[in-house]
Amino acid sequence: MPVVWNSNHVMHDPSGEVWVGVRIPGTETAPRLARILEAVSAAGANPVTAPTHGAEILARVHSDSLVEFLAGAWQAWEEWGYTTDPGADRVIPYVFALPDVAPADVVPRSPAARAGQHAMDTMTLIGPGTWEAALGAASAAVHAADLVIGGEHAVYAAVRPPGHHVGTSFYGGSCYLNNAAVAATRLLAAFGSVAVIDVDAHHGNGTQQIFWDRSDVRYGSVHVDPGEGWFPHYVGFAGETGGAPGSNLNLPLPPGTGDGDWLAAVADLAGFATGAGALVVSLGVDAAAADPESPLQVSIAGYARAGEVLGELGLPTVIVQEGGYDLDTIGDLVVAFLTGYEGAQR
Ligand code: SP5
Ligand code: ZN
Repeated sequence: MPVVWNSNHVMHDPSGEVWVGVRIPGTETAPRLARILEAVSAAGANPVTAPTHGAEILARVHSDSLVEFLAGAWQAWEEWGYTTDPGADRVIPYVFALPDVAPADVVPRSPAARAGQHAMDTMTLIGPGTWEAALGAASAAVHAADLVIGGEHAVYAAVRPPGHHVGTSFYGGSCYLNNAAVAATRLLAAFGSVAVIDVDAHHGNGTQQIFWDRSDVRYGSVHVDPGEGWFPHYVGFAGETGGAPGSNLNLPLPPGTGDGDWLAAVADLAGFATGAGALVVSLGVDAAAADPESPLQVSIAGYARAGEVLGELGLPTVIVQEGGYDLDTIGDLVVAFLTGYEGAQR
């Protein structure tokens, strides 16, 4: 299947993340995508570079406030002189505008305070080039959707930074713009309704929030149970069924879950997607056993079977890369899923 990417991804180097107060190396890095592109190329794909669009592609998904903040955050950080402190080489909030703390319409002057109106965590740092890379990823997702609208059955958007933790007006979880949501809204005009199916190890809290009240986009996810202490902690529970009732399906699984129960959940998600006009897959491969960021134990064969199950839906499909952090297996996992998907078409 066609593979699209955007070379601006290398402009985003998270440099690190602050996790429980400690600065640790970043997990969402450029070699992830290099490994994926190598693997899909070795498997016969010929990745094409997507044109970079302007911020107008975000208008149906994100607030002006989030977009303006992200687009200008790094420059403002430099102008405010924060970079002169050793270690302050990335935009990070130090105060948080929780609902009871902040009136909704205040725009604080400091970019550190503005970050606290939009950031859901301290792991998602903004540096020079973060905006360009995030817009490049969203642009590749749009290009994939346009190819599907133009008649391709399925297209894979090999993108980073990922997107499914980003909501209308918040960012986090190593994500800045919701690439899958942008692709879904692009597909809507052509196909009438869209199912977003998320197999990343973590719940896509951003995608859920964006489409919560909509009946034309349904969101379904299998992920490690946030109630067992896993990100995004506050959301992703089975009782969340949508503001448009029945438009949201969460299938949380206990830590340690392997192929059997995970694939049963993927089959349930395929059932949930049945009847939609088009499909977006949020393809995180961090549910794999070797992945350092999740306790799920899915095998490479499991990802291949998941591709087959979703391919059997026969829907026009955009597959968007999300998480996956084990560099030694990330390429094989993606190829397994795509090969499984294509196998179901024959
Ligand atoms: C897109 C995606 O998969 N985002 C993942 C966000 C969840 N990250 C949680 C990180 C928790 C702490 N990680 C410690 C890293 C040690 N290497
Ligand atoms: Zn993840």
